[in-house]
Amino acid sequence: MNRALGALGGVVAAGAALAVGYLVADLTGGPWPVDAVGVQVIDWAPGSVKDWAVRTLGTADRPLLRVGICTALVIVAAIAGILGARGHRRFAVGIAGGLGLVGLVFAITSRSAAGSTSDRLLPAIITLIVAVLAMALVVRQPRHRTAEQPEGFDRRQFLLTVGALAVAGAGSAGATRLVGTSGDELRARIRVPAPQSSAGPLQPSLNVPGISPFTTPNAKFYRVDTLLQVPKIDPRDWELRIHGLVDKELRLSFDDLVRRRLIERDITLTCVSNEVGGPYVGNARWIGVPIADILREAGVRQDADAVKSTSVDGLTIGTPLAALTDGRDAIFAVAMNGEPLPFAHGFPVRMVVPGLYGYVSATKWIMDFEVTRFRDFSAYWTDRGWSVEAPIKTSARIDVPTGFANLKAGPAVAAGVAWAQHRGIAKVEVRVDDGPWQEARLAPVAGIDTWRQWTFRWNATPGTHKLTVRAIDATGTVQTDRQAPPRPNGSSGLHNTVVMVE
Ligand SMILES: Nc1nc2c(c(=O)[nH]1)N[C@H]1C(S)=C(S)[C@@H](COP(=O)(O)O)O[C@H]1N2
Ligand SMILES: [Mo]
Repeated sequence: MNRALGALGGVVAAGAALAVGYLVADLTGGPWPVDAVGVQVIDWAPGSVKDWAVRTLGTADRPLLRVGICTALVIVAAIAGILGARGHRRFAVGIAGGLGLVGLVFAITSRSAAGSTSDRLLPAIITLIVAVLAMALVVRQPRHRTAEQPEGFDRRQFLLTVGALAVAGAGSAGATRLVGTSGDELRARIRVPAPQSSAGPLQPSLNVPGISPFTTPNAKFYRVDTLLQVPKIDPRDWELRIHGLVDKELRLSFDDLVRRRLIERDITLTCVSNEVGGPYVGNARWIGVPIADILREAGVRQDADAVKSTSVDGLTIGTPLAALTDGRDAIFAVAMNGEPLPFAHGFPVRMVVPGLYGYVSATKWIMDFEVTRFRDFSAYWTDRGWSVEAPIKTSARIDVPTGFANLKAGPAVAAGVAWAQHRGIAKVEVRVDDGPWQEARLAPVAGIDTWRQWTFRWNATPGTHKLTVRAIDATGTVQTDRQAPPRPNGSSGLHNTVVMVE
């Protein structure tokens, strides 16, 4: 039997196992073995690699990680298939079992949002079984040996087996699409509750083509987290435990939570991995319960200075207690832009804290909220080299013109957004080449916790020009031109864009 056929057999066996495993993962909410490995890779990656992945690959880092793991797997499976075809049958089956075992081990050890141990392990166990059986079938002894096929290879039997496995794999993939949980019914279980305190009429957006709208639509909102599979939590099973240095431990169901006072606020989130001028910032209208109310109910002890919050997958975030009790609108959010939270943004409940980067405040899929002391714990990102405390740095971004745009000479407009959450934007200034700083026009905005749109009219003269922007926050602090990388506590420097004017 030739090498190509052997490799094909190995790959199809692995593919069928993964497809069946995917279906089981979808049905149980447990990790697909590829994702179990992927999450472990994410957790093992040093901070510098994480930082690089988020910045350069962005949201594509997750599909790429899956593709990378599957590629490695396909290569090993192909080698197993070739060995099997050469008569090393036990060895081939052993490799398939070994691969399945790797998936199972990582399903046990890696972070996962699975509800129970059986949900967590079932996808990997089924994948392991299917992998072994499929490989054993592919490389099995032929039923009849013929004079033309002396090495013990029955082409017809082989092709039928491979074909059947391919159909089984494709069938599982199709079944995942058909019976798989979109989760829509889980989100439909929640009605967006009416807030007692409304955010008022929505700020109309400045009407400049290409400018970021004041409110970022949910589907366009940036997403940063460390999971390959988005948790789909049934709100009826959800519970938030508030404990630690409190007088009274609380356990709140979703209904318990939304029965409390709800406020609606426009708040801009920013990721610490956002580079100067980068895309990881977005503004939404949130509804949620003030965290300060819940802390008051629980009664915070004197010696506490931090909260350690944990999401359903076990990721931890550390937040200064002061940011939750100093009067700012820190909330357990249940709605985003008039909808229940999208799964990718933390359904059913997440934290939103104005003024702090997401990695120290914006816990999605939150389950546990422990009042504690910074000296008594360390959180996921701080273990990887990011700062313990991380207020958002005052920043401005040019949305239009885009870099290296060609403009016509004459009156031109530049526009973008600026943010200094919890301090507020007082002024935005733009400079053409090395000219003087000139004031941009700001959109009116109600609060200090959102970004502000700005526009700037200038007279474009022929040649190449550089536009640079800077923000001044309401404390009077001018955005620094000192360049800093995102790690450890947020990028700094001024955004500029170069344009060609004819
Ligand atoms: N459970 C969980 N919550 C998380 C994260 C995460 O990895 N896991 N990432 C944080 C980071 S780094 C940011 S910037 C924000 C991003 O929120 P978004 O994805 O809704 O934009 O969520 C935060 N909350
Ligand atoms: Mo982030």
